Amino acid sequence: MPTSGTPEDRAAAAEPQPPLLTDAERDTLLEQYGCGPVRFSGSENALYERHLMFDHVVDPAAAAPRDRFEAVARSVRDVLSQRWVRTQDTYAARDPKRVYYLSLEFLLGRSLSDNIGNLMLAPVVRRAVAAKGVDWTAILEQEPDAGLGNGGLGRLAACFIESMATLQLPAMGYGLRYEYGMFSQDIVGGWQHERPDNWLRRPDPWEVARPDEMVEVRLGCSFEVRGGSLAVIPGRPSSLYGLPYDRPVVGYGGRTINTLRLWAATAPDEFDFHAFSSGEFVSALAAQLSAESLTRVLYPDDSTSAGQGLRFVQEYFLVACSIADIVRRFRAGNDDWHTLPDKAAIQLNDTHPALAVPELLRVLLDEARLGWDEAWDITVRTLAYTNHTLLPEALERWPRQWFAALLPRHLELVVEIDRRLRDDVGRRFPGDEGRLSRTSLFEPGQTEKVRMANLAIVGSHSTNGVAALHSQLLRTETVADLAAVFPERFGNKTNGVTPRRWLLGANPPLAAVITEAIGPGWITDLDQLARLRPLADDAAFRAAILTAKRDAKQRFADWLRDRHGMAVDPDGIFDTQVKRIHEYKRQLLNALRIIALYQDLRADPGRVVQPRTFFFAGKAAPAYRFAKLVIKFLNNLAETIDADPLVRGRLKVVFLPDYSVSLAERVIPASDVSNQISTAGYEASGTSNMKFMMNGALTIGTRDGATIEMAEAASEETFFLFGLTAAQVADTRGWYNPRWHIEHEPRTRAVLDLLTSGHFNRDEAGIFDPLIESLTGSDHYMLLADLGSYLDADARLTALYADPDGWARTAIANIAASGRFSSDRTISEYATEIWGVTPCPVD
Ligand code: 26Q
Repeated sequence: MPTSGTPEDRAAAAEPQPPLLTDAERDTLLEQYGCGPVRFSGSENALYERHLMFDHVVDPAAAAPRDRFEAVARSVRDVLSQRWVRTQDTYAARDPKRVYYLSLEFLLGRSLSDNIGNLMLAPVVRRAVAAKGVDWTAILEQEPDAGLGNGGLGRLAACFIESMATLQLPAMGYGLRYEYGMFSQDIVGGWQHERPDNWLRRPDPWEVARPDEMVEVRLGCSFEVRGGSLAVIPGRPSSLYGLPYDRPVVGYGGRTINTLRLWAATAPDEFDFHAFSSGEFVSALAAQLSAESLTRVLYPDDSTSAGQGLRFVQEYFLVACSIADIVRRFRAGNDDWHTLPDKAAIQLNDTHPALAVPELLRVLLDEARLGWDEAWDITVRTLAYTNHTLLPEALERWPRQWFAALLPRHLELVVEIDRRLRDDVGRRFPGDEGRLSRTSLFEPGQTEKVRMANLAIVGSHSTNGVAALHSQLLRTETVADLAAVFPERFGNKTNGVTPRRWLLGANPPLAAVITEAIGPGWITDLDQLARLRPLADDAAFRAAILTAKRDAKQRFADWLRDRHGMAVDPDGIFDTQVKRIHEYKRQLLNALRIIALYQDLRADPGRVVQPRTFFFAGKAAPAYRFAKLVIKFLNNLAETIDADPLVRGRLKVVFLPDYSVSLAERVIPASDVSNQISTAGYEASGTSNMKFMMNGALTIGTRDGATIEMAEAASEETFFLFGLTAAQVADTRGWYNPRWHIEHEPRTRAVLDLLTSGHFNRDEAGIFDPLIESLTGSDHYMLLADLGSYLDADARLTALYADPDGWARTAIANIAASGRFSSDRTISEYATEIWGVTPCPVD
C-alpha cells in the first residue's frame, strides 16, 4: 500500500486494476521495438531478423533452429523489458510491503511459450510464423528445460511466482543459478543412468547478469572441493561473492513483470597478492575454481537429507546473498529498522533456507546494532515457514560442528535462541523435561545436530503445511510439542498450480472448449470453472469434452511415435503415474495392480476389454537403490507384457524416460486416469493430482494430501478412492503383517506367485528379490494392505469408461470443481493471512 499521496490516489492504487494490458498499450510496446501494432501485419519479423543478423551474425534465411529460438526469445524479452523496468520503478516509488520467496529450487521448465502466452502475444507470433513459414514446434523444442528443482517443491515455487505476478503482488523470488540442474535420465537395459544436465551450455536468453549488485558472503573458514566433497580449512576466514542473474516473471496480461533472482558463486576478482608474490600465482587464481563449484549442481535428492557439506554451504550462500539484497533494498527507502516487518515478508520454502533466522538476527544485532529483544521481534515478524514433508529422513538436521567451523557467529545465536526457548518452555510447562528436549534446537547424539525445522518454527511467525491433512499431522504429531508452545503460529495453505501453464498452455484443445462455453474469465479466476457443472447434462458439451481429450491423446501418441518410435492406441485408456520414484509413492503397488490385470487377461484370452496403456515416468535419487530397482522392474514388466501374444493390443506398459516439466505438459493433458496412490499420511499434498484434475482425468487414489480436498470439492462419487486412511495406517502399524493378505486374498497371492516365479526376470535370476523381500517382510508402506481395494476401485473405473456419457459427466464434474486448486487461490491466502501484502498495480 502506498503511504503517500491523497486519499483518492491511495484508493485508486489499492483498487486492483485488471491484470491485462490494453491493446493500445501493447501496440505501443511493440511499436517501440519495431514490430508495429498487433493489427499491423508484416513487420513483426523486423525485430526477430535484427536479432538473427546482429546477435548471431547469420543470414536469417539460413538460420539454424537454435539461432531462431534465441532470436525469438530475445525479441520477446525486448518487448517485455520496458514493462519489467516499469514494474521495478513502480515498486521503488511506492515502496509497498514486498514478498520475498526463498527457495533452493525453482523448477521452471521452458519459458518461451509461457511468456508469449502471458504477454498475450500469441496472435502476433502466429502471424509471423505463418508469414515466414518457420517450424514453430522446432523452435520451441530448442529451449532446454530450466530444471532447477527435484519435483513438487521446486515446481510449486515456479507456479507461485507466476501467480504472484498475475495477482500484481510486489514479489521477488530468490534461488541459486545451478550450472547443472536435475540430471537427465537414460534407461539402459531397463536401468536408470544419470547424465549431467548442462542446460547453460548455450547462452540463456532470459537471464540478465547484474554485476553491480554483487554481494559478499563471509565464512568462518576456507574450503576446497576435493573429490566431490568439501574439505574445510578451519580457522581461516574467507569470502565468496554472489553474482545475481535476474529472470523476468511475466504475469498474465503482461502488466506486472516481477523478478526471479538467481545467485551464482564466484571468487573475488582481486586475488591474493600475498600468495601471488610468494610464487603461488596459479593456486591464487585456482581459488576461483573452488568458489564457482559451490553453485555448480543441484542436489538430486528429494527426500533424504544425507548430510552433505556442500549442500549446507549452498543453503547459507542463498540465505546470505538474499538477506543482504533484501536489507539493501529496505535501507534504500527506510531508516528505521523497526519497520522492516511492515516492508518485507520472507517466505522460507521448507527448511532449506532456514539459516535466514540466525542470518537476519545477525544483521539486526551486529550491523544495525539493535538489542536482542528488538532484533528477535523483527526477525520473527518478518519470516514465515512452509513445511513440505513429514518423512523423518527428509527433515534437515545439520551437525553442530559444521556451524562451529563455517558459521561460528550463527552458532552463538542459535545457542542463545535455544537458551531463551528453554526458559520459555520451562515456564509454561514446568517440570516437563521430555518436552524441553523435544522442542530444543539441538538434538543430542554422537554428532550433535541442529534441528532446522525447530529453528524455522521458533524463528518465524507462521508455520504452514501444504494440505489440510498434512498441516494437521504436522501440528498434532510431527512437532506437537512446539505447536503447543506456539499454537497461534500454525496454519494450512493447500497447494495450487497455475492454470496458465497447466491448462491454457498445455492443453489448447480443452482450453478452447472451456472458453467457448464460459468465456476466458477462468484464466485468471479459476473458480469460474464451476459454471461448467450444469453443462454435464448437455450432450453437445460432453461430446466436445471427449473430442478434446481424444485430440490431446492423439497429439501425445504422435509425439511418442516421432520421438521414441513407440506406438500406443489413443482409443484405449491412458492410465498414468508420473512423479519422483519413492517407496511411499508406491509405483510398485501400481505395478502389482497391472500384474493382476495381466493375469486376468491371460486366464481369459477371449475377454473383450478396453485396451489400456499404463504410463510411468519419474526419476530416482542416484543413491536410492530400491527406487532404481523399481524402475528396472517397471521396464521389465513393460517388456514382458509386450512379448506376450496373449495380451498384445489390449495391455501395454510404457516407462517414459527423463521426466521433466515439458514431459508433464505433454502427458498430463493426454491422460484419462491419474494415479495418486501414496500410503495415506505420507504425501504432503501432491500437485500433479491437481493438474490431472483440471485436464479432465479421473483420479484413482488414496485419501492422502490434497487428493482428499479434491474429492471433497468434486464429491466422492466422482473419485475412485481406496485403501487405508492415515489414521488406519497409524493404528495398524504395530501389528500389520503383509503375509495375512497373501494367505487370505487369492488375487494378492497370485500376483506374488507370478512375481516370485521369475516371470519378469527370466534371464536375470534373483534381481527382484529385494522387492519381494520388502513386500513379504515388513512391507513398511503397506502395499499389500491396499492392493485388494485398489483392484476394486480399478474395476469401477474401467466399468465407467465403457460408458462414454457417464465418463464425460464425471470428467466435467472434476474440471468444474478444480477451481480451488489454482495457485492464484493459494497465493491470495498467503498474501492476506501470512504476508499482509496487497497488489501494487503498474500503470
Ligand atoms: C534436503 C537436504 C539435502 C538435499 C536435498 C534436500 C531436499 C530437496 C528437495 C529435500 C526435499 C526436497 C523436496 C521435497 C518435495 O518436493 N516435497 C513435495 O512438495 C510438494 C509441494 O508442496 C508436495 O506437493 C509433495 O507432496 C511433497 O512431497
